[in-house]
Order: sequence, then C-alpha cells, then structure tokens
Amino acid sequence: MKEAIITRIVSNRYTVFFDGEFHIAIAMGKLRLGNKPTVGDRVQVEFTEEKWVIQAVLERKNQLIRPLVSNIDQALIVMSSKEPDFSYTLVDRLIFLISLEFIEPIIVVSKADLASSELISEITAEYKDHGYQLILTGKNLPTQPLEAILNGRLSVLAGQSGVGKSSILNRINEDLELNTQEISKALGRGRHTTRHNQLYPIAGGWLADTPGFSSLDFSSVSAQEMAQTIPDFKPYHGECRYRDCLHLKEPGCKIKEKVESNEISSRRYQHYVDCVALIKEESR
Ligand SMILES: Nc1nc2c(ncn2[C@@H]2O[C@H](COP(=O)(O)OP(=O)(O)OP(=O)(O)O)[C@@H](O)[C@H]2O)c(=O)[nH]1
Ligand SMILES: [Zn+2]
Repeated sequence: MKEAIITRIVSNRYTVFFDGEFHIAIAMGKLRLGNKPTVGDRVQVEFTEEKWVIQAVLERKNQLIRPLVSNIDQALIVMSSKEPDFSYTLVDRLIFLISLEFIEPIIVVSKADLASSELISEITAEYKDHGYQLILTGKNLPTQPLEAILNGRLSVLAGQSGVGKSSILNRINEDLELNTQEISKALGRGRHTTRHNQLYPIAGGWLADTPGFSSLDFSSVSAQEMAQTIPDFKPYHGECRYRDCLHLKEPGCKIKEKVESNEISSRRYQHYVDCVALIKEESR
C-alpha cells in the first residue's frame, strides 16, 4: 500500500503521484459511487492484478467546487500594484471568500516594479502588519520568496485577468529551469490549450491549473458565517457580549473596539460591513 496524491482525472483514469513519479490508477468500484475521489485527494493505492488501484481516500481538509480540488493549503491572491490599479476592495473580498472555504489566503503583489515605495508601504501596512503573508513580485525582483511559499503546499491562484499570473509562474520556471511550455499549458494559454483541472508540480509544491474565486459570489454565505470567518476578527473570537454578534451596531462589541484602536484595519472592517449588507440585501 502506498500513499499518493491525485493530480488529474480523465474519465476513470486517475493520475497519481508517489515515490517521485506519476502513475495511472483506477478506483475501486465503491469509491466511484459515493464520495468520488477528486484532484488533490490523498489516497491509498495498491498494485493488484497488474495495475494500481485506489483503495481509499484519506480524510479531506477542504474541497473547492470551482475548480474541483481537495486539500488546498493556500490561495494566492495575485493583485497588481498598477495596470490594473491595486484594489483593496477586491483583495479583501477574495480574503473573505477564501477564508470561508477554510483555505489560507496569501497576498501576492504583482508588477511591484511599477509601484511607488509609498504604495508598497501602504499595502504592507494594510496586510503584513495585520498578520497576512504578503509577497512582492515583479520584473527584476527575486522569485525566491514565492518559491518558498509554494514549496510543499497545494496552491490555487486567484486574481483578475491581466494581473500577471502567468508572468509570475514563467519567471519561477525560468529560475528553476523547468519547461515553460508546461506552465503555459498549466494556465490554459493559447487558443488550442484547454484547462483540465489538473495539478502541476511547481517549486516543490502543487499548483491547480485553473484559477479559483473568479465569480466573487457571496450568495451562499450567511452574515453569521462571515462574522466568524474574517481572519482579522479571529483573535477576538468569543469576546463580544453577544455570541451571535455581527459586529455592526451591537453594544459590547470587541471587534468595533479593536477597529477604533486601530488594531483591526478599519478598511477591512468597512469591507466586511459592505459584504454583510450585500448578503442581507440578497436574502431579502
Ligand atoms: N511591468 C511589469 N509588467 C508585467 C509584470 N508581469 C506581467 N506584466 C504585464 O502584464 C500583462 C498581463 O500579464 P499576464 O501574465 O498575461 O497576466 P494574467 O494574470 O496571466 O492574465 P490572464 O491570463 O488574462 O488571467 C502583460 O502585458 C505583462 O507583460 C511585471 O512584473 N512587471
Ligand atoms: Zn462583535
């Protein structure tokens, strides 16, 4: 019995990776019925009757639907400093959506070569100083910090079109002298390439070929879930007077107290309030 990770599924053929190599496996009949194995699943495989067979799927820590990938460690929010302009609103909404899926958000500022040092300081103060991992990337900047964060983890990308997602990956690839063709394929570049919902090895980790969180959809989220998921609020969990506090106008709210003392970013708090308003409007 071997422990493997599923990196690709085409009909009933599962590509699994273990002992440094890819293998093709099939799944036990019972596995294909109920809780189907997905890309990113950790599985037990056994060599029987001349083929590798997936015997069991290990417990998942999370599962994203679009793309359908399990066990995602982190989502890299790629946001350009310029062209297009850095958007705090968009980054914060992505942070919220990613956290709601029990995935860690990592903020990757791209095109940092185009930014003023004032802008970089402002972004750093807004995120890094509030406990988020922040990585600067861009032309002529070292790729090592990003490689370090990809190493050993399963990542998915998030971010609008044109922010430089493929450029970042290409730079890493050059650095590692890997096959650039593979990466363009990974991001579905070119007219004839299609995304397969597949994991690619990168910098000692895995990257999903399809970016996630593109719909920015809060429609399936409740205000209460939001209130409990914001990473900035987590350290004060349970410290509001009311257990179901939405941190809006309730008396004895610890979160508002921390916003007033600047320990919680007032910008992020406002974005939270906006999202809750949106959710309440939609559920009316
Ligand atoms: N100055 C500068 N320009 C960059 C950098 N990275 C990307 N660009 C430019 O930004 C544009 C978009 O880059 P892409 O890498 O194609 O962006 P993407 O996020 O992959 O875009 P989609 O495939 O549409 O999602 C290109 O014109 C790049 O040349 C950078 O670090 N510095
Ligand atoms: Zn509160």
